[in-house]
Amino acid sequence: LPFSPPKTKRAADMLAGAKALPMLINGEWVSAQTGETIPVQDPASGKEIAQIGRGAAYEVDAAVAAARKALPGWGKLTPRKRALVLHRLGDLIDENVEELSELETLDQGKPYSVSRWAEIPSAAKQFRFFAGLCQAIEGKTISPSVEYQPEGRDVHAWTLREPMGVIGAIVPWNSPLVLTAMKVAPALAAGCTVVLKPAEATSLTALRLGELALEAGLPPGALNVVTGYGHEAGSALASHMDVDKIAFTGSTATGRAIVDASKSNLKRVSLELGGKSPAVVLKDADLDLVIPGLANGIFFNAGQVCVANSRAYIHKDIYDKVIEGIAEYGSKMQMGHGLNPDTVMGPVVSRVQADKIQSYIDDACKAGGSALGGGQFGDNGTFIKPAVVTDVGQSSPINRDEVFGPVIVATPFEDTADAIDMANDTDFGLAASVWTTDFSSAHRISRVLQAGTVWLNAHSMFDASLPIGGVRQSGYGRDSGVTALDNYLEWKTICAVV
Ligand code: TXE
Repeated sequence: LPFSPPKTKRAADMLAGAKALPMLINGEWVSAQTGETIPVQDPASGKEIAQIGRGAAYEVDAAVAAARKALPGWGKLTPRKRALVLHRLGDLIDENVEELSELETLDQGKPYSVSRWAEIPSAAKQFRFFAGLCQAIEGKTISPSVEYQPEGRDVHAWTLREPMGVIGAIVPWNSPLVLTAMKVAPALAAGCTVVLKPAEATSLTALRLGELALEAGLPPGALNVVTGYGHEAGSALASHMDVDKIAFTGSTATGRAIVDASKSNLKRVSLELGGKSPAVVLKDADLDLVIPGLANGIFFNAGQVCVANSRAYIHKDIYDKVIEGIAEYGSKMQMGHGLNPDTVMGPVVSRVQADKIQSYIDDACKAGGSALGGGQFGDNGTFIKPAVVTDVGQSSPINRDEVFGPVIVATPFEDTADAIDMANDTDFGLAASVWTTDFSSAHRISRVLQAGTVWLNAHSMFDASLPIGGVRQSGYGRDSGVTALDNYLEWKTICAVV
């Protein structure tokens, strides 16, 4: 596949020869105790570009001990000093944006333009947003009605917000650095210390973030990066007796395993899990917004977006026009290696994911459905052409499971109430969108859709200030926004006789 060679030395080195990358524990760069490594591939070509350490329980123990040791120092720094470090880290991400973007693209497959202009800058914005909140962490004062109190004395009470402690952050491979920043930035802002376990397929930018964090002045041990497999390093972190909280983004199945493992010490857990997000398109929708909006909402990042609009319920009068428009939009998207400047859609992250996505399309067609587009190709079999799937029932696996690829299932409706019922007929509840020019309908439907976020005449709009997370089996807790700090703070009540 054609591509332009990387411009930054680090990314060029990866292509020149796969290097073994150590992990970060207590401010030191170390290999796994066993010496074992995990190969890392460029998903577009299948070429090995690096090896990461195969960390497991031993490395997790060391990293948790380092995070525990660093906790009092970091947690007791004045909020302003914590803010300065986080601002500096945001600056360093921006200063290294080209290198981080090339690493992300080589590691994950996404187009360079997406890394460079959307995801890496968004990671920097997370650090800046939460740096700004360090000095805004506040408790409350309370006037309790205490029954028994010494004669002639008053009772005065207040609450403090305290860091939750040592945080295990376990993140996935679809948008590696920005999803990492969505956990690490609020955790550090709250005064917590972190053991980060990036996805085994995409650890390069997490390791670079560890270097930049030290350069920004974060004390050793405040951020540790342990690379490794989920069933080894991830599960050791989730069941660890000295971890106070796990912040996780990933699949619903792994989220459930983490909740089970967390019972060891009843650690807190927040979960941002899968989705099967619906778009409801009313008859009066503005098609100039709908067609590019739905196409980008499902095809961006090759559909590997937790909130992607993988289901569309479209009024029957505009159904044909909308599905043809989305299919045409998809067919014009230039596919290729993420480092080719013309590429707007890269491969999916691995052959396993690509096979899974294509088999959903094939099975839907075997069961009587039709696909506009679709098809797997590429040196490594990791490219999937954008697809619009039609004529499948509500209970079809492609309409129920998170496919996590560039595949949208479209279903026509006549009555809006039916569309709402079908939209809510899912185990998930991460996001939804409503497309209409009628203000009242937009508001009314947004209230009844069961989802953590509802966009109106848009889909997949993010900002560090907008809380994101799900209801039902899409998880609990919210990343981004002021309320994300709640994931990393405890309440302490102080009640005094005065
Ligand atoms: O995810 P996992 P997988 C969905 C998407 C995708 C499917 C499978 O549908 O097709 O999940 O992807 C770590 N204890 N999403 O299997 O397993 C793992 O190492 C602790 C949606 O790759 O959830 C990685 O760091 N940790 C999602 C992280 O969990 C464990 C994004 C995510 O991997 C673990 C990704 C364990 N037992 C996938 N097992 C979204 N919401 O955006 C694995 N991990």
